[in-house]
Amino acid sequence: MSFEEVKTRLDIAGQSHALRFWSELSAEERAVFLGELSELDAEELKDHCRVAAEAAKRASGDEERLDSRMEPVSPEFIGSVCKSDQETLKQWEDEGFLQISENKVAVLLLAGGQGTRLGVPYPKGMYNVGLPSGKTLYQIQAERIRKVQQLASEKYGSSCTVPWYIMTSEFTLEPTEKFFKENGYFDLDPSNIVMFEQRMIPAVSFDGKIILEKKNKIATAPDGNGGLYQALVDYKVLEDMESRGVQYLHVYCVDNILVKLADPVFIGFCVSKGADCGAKVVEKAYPAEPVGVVCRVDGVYQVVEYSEIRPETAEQRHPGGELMYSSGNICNHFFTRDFLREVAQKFQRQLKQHVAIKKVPFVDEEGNLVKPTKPNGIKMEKFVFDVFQFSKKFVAFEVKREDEFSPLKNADGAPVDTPTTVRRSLLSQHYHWALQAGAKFLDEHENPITPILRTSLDVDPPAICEISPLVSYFGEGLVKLLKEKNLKSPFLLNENNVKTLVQN
Ligand code: UD2
Repeated sequence: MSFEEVKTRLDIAGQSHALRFWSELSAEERAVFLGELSELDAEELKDHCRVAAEAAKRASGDEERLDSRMEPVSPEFIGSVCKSDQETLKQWEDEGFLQISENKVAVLLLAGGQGTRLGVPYPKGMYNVGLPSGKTLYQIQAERIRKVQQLASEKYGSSCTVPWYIMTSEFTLEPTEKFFKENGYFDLDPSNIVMFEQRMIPAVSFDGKIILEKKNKIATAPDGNGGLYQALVDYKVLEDMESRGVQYLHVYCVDNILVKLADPVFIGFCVSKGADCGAKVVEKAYPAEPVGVVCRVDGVYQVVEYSEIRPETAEQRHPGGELMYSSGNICNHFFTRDFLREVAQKFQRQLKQHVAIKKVPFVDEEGNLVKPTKPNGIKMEKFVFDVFQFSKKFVAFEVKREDEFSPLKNADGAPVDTPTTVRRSLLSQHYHWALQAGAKFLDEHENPITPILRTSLDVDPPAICEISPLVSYFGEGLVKLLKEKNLKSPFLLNENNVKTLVQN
């Protein structure tokens, strides 16, 4: 597209200021900028800037609030690991494994976020949380996929595949691809790993103007994890699922170290209930915890995000003292392919745009880069759970926090959700699996360590034990390996020392 054409588009959109440094740019810089600007549609850009500025104004007022229209979900509505008997859980698990064994289940990782709070310059999945094994979040996830495939294959006697779809963004695609390649795709078949990219959208100033982050680059940000639905269309992901015979998708976020990928119990629960859409929840730990809540708004099930609920609503309690809005969303969702197709075809353009007011670095009139000290820009985001309202049969499933939810959000030093807390959650879980399997722990002088059942998540377990997902997906199969074994802390159980344990 020529300079004149781009200029006309920007004029129509009311954004001609974007070209104010044009005369200072080199030929190469001009070419890059022209390429970027050519992708913008004049009318869409005009609308986007107007909508963003209006939404930011409304968000600073009160009329957008959902609080007055919210009501809690009744406890009977929510399926629950704790409230179900062993037989029922087993039936759901069997159902889930059956679907997996028939190649009908895939997982989809949302990995397009910038991980700003953690503050590392690379994708969060590449983070090494300091486990004895040194594994990164991506490696742990890959190994859980391998193990769940193996368990389903063994149970139903047919080899199977759980394809791994990974949504990335401009920030994360390249490093993620490179990382997977360098790590030999963690011994998964690369043809079963499908990476695709969500869209980026311009950040906008409070007066509705796109922001320049360089003289030849506009500031953009990923369009939120709800950008998934547009990306499914852009990259024909549903067609790919169809060609593989995948009917059910487990969508999850990158930073939960305890995530059960393709969780057979959750899949089985959703399939048994005939759900087209489902969400895993945990009981909220405290009113201001940064998780959305599953509730009803105007009678329709949905998630209200933590950033959009008033503190006084989040703090409401039942007479018994429990939080009224206690079903915390952990960004673990179930969708049928048919439901996703319907969303992609009919609803994805209707998805709500949420407003995030951020500090966006920009170039000033003189062309100097400024890092603002207070918020100056609007980023618009869609949320992955905003499609729940279109579901014909939505279900929620409560799981135990200590078993399934420990997200990495912040750098060490913060009180919660840090490398230290996620490492502790995983090691605590594995220590208990080992104890339950009948293991005993010894310290470095070979003295017994007094076992402590279910330590508080605020303290480290008394012995260090890490179990590779390739050995156990969720604590199964450990009795034959660990019963009455004396294990010296720190103890790492992996596919290499399994044989030795069996022999001893
Ligand atoms: C998310 C949930 C919140 C709760 C919490 C639990 C949403 C909108 N909110 O909040 O309710 O469940 O997680 O940990 O889901 N991502 C993208 N593209 C984007 C933005 C984010 O792929 O444009 C991914 C990101 O890489 C991550 C996931 O979405 O895997 C969640 O993003 P986040 O960590 O920013 O979300 P958070 O903690 O605000």
